[in-house]
Amino acid sequence: MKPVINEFPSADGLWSGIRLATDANVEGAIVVAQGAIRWVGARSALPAEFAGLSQHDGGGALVTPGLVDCHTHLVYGGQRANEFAMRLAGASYEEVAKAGGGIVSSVRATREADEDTLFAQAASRLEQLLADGVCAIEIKSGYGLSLEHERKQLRVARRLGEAYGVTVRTTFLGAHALPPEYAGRANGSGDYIDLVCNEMLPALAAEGLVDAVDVFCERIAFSLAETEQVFKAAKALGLPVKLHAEQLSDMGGAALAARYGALSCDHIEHLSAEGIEAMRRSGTVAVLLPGAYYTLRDTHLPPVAALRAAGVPMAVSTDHNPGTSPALSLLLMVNMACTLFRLTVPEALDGVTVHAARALGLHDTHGAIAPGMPANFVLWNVREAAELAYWFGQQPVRAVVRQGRIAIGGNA
Ligand code: DI6
Ligand code: FE
Repeated sequence: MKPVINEFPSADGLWSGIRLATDANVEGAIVVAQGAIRWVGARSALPAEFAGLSQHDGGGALVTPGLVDCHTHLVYGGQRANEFAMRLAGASYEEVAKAGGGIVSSVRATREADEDTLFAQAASRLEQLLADGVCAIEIKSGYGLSLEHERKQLRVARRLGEAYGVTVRTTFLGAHALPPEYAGRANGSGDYIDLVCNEMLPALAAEGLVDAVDVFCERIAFSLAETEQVFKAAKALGLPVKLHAEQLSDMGGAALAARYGALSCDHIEHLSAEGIEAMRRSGTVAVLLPGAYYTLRDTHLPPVAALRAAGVPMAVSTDHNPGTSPALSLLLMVNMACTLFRLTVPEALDGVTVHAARALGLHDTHGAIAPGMPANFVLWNVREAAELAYWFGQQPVRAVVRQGRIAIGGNA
């Protein structure tokens, strides 16, 4: 497939007729040179040396940094609308999983699909996320659960980044579920975790396919001890860790992850006070996933007020996956984070920009518009920033500058 990125015009030049979300009452200006931010500020303060550059007129649009979706399972085969129907008829997520549905049914479909099929399916989902202003995205493995099929997922993730000119961070989630071929064994879980740590992870890391390592630490997935075994293997390879922690119960996963300097702990509906304190000390980002909360009709809210009081940075993400969050709009998650979790609008917008970038270790290059950073920003057809959280089901994007190119709205 021909890379899509090559068709995008350069964003170099002077962007005017815009209002920066940080100071929306005055006209702003951004200078892009060789794909990077050269200068940003009020139009009235623009240094004379930039005034003659070729101009992009933003038509009064509001500008934010490019969005960062810091937790997705975007690459998988098939879909699971049937389980959605089962849950509507009363089955719980855990019951669906025990009945042979759940993650394992996506594993079957992912193993059956070849790389190009997976690419095509994930590409159409990616295009929808990008249409919402996403400029960087995390993509996890975890639906292959064998070396061959995890590799296939991660290779597709890398190819998506190259084709669309979007920053992709790959996360190895081999410890997502027990593969069916291990399910009946006496020590199936232990044997599988040994395979994850001793064979799959080292091989995939050596192939340059792994930017971080994640575990689903939960009653229906892997124990605290198994999680620590995976973290040790990651650390031995110099890879950062993150964790699906305390989604359905308090397993003490966040405190463990914090001890390993985790980039983020994600879900955390059942996070304890000790977990919050551990995350604060280690600088771990709390990733809130309102799409999964909503889909599962969860009622146990994440401890947002306590996270806020502790000063733990909060990110917001789609958790796009076929089981618990078939969400294809990060802006909708901004709305839900405010409506369901009571984030303020600035918190929710920081949650999909600066803090989401931190959750991926990308804070030097994404989540802000600052001199020296690659040019990633979005022009929105709104008057004020609160509208980005207020409307839902609307697509207010006017233009997207991604990695220094005008990926959407090329006439701007
Ligand atoms: N937590 C989740 O919410 C998803 N994975 C995970 O570890 C669910 C994935 C699925 O149901 O396919
Ligand atoms: Fe997830």
